[in-house]
Amino acid sequence: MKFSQAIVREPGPSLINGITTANLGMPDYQLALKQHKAYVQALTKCGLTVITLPPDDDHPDSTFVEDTALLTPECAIMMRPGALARRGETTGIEEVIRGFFNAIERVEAPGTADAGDILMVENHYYIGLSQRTNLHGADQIINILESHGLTGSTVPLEQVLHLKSGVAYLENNTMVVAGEFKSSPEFKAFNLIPVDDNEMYAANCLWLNDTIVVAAGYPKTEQAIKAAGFETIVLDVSEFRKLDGGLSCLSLRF
Ligand code: CIR
Repeated sequence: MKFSQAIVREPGPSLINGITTANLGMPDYQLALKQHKAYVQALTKCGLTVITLPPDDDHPDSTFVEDTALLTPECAIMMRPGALARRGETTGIEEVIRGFFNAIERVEAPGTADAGDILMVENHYYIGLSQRTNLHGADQIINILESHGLTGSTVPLEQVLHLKSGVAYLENNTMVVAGEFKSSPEFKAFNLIPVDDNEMYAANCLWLNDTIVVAAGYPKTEQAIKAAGFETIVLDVSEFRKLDGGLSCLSLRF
């Protein structure tokens, strides 16, 4: 498979008020802008055409576009974000997605889901049941996927915000796993690259057409990914980490 496009949204000044549990202080907005630009450059370098949306300053977390929609080769599924403050983010994204997808489905109340909880592995989608994604949401998504010839299943999670905070799929049957996911029965059959407990954040790395983007500051994880035969790009996303966000959260890829 190959991604040809990505959607990102430039952070607005209200970014500093985003939701967080990280206890790492407030993001520096100017530095976040710089890091976001470098992120867009990395997407471009990996062959993606990037659609950059203007800041949506009414929604402090709106730069984390990944959570708003699941884009599959068959359909787009608009999420219903679990955090009330983020629910309005989907409208602007849906307008853009309409230009690329004929089939647009949506998660409806009482379902909630953030697509940061959805891990694509070929035609199968693992859906983390988290504080943001409930069983109603996951069941709706699985039904929608099945109606388009795809499959889905749920994965329990306890230690991290989103499923993809702790797991990344690097294609070639290879998966980066941290914490509780190192022993998940769901992922046993993959070639696992375990993340050191001191480098948990690095589990949120990003496959971009056979290059793996890894967060700066986690040398053991970067080395392990390289040793598995992948090229890497290292990017500093310290300001997004302060809001529990990471590399995958900053784009929608399709
Ligand atoms: C939030 O709490 O929703 C944002 N501050 C961070 C979202 C991170 N998104 C992701 O892991 N997919």
